[in-house]
Order: sequence, then structure tokens, then C-alpha cells
Amino acid sequence: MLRYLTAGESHGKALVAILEGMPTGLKLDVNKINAELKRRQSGFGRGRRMQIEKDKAQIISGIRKGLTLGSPIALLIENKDFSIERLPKVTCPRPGHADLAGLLKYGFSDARNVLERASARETAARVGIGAICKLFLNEFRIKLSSKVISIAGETDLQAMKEAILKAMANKDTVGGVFEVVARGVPVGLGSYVQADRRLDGRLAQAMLSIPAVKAVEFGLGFGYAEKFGSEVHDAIYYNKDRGYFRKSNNAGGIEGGISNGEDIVIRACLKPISTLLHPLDSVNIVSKKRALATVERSDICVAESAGVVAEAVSALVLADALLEKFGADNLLDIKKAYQDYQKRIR
Ligand code: EPS
Repeated sequence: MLRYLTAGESHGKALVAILEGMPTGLKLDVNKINAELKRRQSGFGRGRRMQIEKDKAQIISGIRKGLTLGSPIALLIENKDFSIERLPKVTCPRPGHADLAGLLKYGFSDARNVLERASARETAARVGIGAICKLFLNEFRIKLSSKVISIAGETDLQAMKEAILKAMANKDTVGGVFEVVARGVPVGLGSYVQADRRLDGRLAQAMLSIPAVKAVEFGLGFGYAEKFGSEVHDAIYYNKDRGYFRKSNNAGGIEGGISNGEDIVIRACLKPISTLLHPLDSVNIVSKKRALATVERSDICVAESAGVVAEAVSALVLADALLEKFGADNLLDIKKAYQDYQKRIR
């Protein structure tokens, strides 16, 4: 079983992640992790914080001489903006953010205590351990990528940029749709035998755990609702070189909660970032009087970065599912089981 926890506040000392269940013998290069952290920080529409931070991971445990030991891998990413103790109170919760529900749930009188952990800054930690999972998946020629599909309904690159610039000029924010594709995933990850083992269910949970994601679809997704079965199901073919294959992939690589060997294609919708420079109406939680929501430094659009985060959380799920299917502990044993299985299903 692969499992992880993260810790850290947005303006705390550091972000930490512990990943347990990686097998022994995986080559870990910190530069590969840092390259993913850098990708997460870039993208058109990110805020000033991203110019302050230069996210770099330190590998605290779990490796020796560049190879994983099978013991928990701890990563640490320092926050340059470590200012949590001096930041002001937040008493006018931002609509769309965790502020109000968090305040009420935990009994705080300062939404700072909520937003510091609810912040998407936490995703840096997950991108760090997701990068390790990507290295593991690469050993099986499984590759993940992501791209932005639309911003404010625009699909053309220039129009998407203009929508972000317009939001910026209007002191507004904007959401969008991004896509993650996993190529080279073998048939047979996940299972229909129990609800919590369905691969699409597990990936959907991972997608929805990314802050601001409000909807997820696989393959044709909502498009299925408009068609007849004969138009959308992916007919099955076989030839000696390829084994079983499909000419279409409306299923997005998953049938019956199991990967079917085609690319796994996931799309997710991001709501516009909820911190607005032109704030919406809110209520001061001390006076209970009408007030404008608190303004915090934030981003305008995070669609590109969210794609990078989505690759990471998908890699965590796929690595877990692969370990379940082919065994744990030692990378060579797992590769052997993987090759034997590939032979059998031909
Ligand atoms: C950050 C994501 C956003 C940023 C944050 C860093 O988090 P949130 O979900 O709270 O809007 O705004 O940076 C700040 C809070 C700041 O000080 O600018 C990230 O992805 O690292």
C-alpha cells in the first residue's frame, strides 16, 4: 500500500510530505522533483508569491546512495515567506474559500487559522511526492502530461491569455478546464469488485482534492449523456502486434473501474480563484455587520499549475494501483511480475 500525509501552512516554516510504500531500488534524483515544483510555480496568471518562493525539495529520509530504501520518504520544502505569526487577522470570510465553513467548524475567531492550511500552497508538497511516483511509473513506461483546455470558455491560446489579462485588469479572477493524460497504463489497474477499488473513483477523488476543482470527467464524460450507446462505446479489436486495442477512447481508458490499456484521459473544471481584489459582500464575524470580504495576495488563474498538481495526484493513485497489482517491496520483483503478466494477457 502506498500512502502519504502532508503538513505545513501557507506561511509556516515549511511544507512536509511523507510517502510510504515506495519499493526499494528506485533511483531518486532531487533535480527531477525540483523540476516538477518549478512547473507548478509557473503558468500564466500566477500571483506575486510565486516570485518570492523558489520551491526546492530536500529529501530528508528514505534514500541511500541515490536509491530508495523502502522506508518512508520525507520531503521538506521551505517557505521563504515564513510570516504566519505576524500576518493580520482575517475576520471577513471570502465567499468561495474555506474561510467561513472552516471558522464555524473549528470554532476560530480568525479565518487565518483556516486559510493557512486550506491554501493551495499545500499542493507543492503533493507535487514533490507525486514526482517520485512519476519516476516510479516511468520504470514501467507510464507517462503523465497535462494541458489547459479552456479559460473562461475560450479555447484558443491567445484568447485564453486575453481572458486572464482581462480578469487581471478588472481585479477579477478566472477559472477553466484542464486535462491530464496517462499513457502506457497497463490493462488491469483498479477493480470492479469493491466500490473503493474502482480506479476512476480513486482518480476522481484525487482530482477533487485539488483546491478549486469543482467537476471531473473521464473520456467523453458529460458528452455520453447526449448520445446512443452504439455511437460511444469503444469497439474491441485484436492483432498479434498490439494485442487487444480500440480505435476510439471515449471511455477515457477505464471500464468497470479497471484500466483497459488505452490512455487514461481526465478533465477537471476549476472555479475562478475565490480571493477577489474587488471583494464580494461578506459579514464581519465580530460585529455580524455587512462588510467586504478580506483581500489577500493571491492568483488570477491557476489552470496550468492545477494540471501539474493533477499529474502528481494521478501519479500517486496510479503508483498505488500498480503496486497493488504487481507486488511491493522491491522494484526488480515488481518488474518481473509486470513482465509475466504482460506475457499472459497477450
Ligand atoms: C500558492 C497558492 C495560493 C497562493 C499562495 C501560494 O494559495 P491560496 O489557495 O491560499 O490562494 O495565494 O500564496 C499566498 C497565500 C501568498 O502569500 O501570496 C501556491 O500554490 O504556492
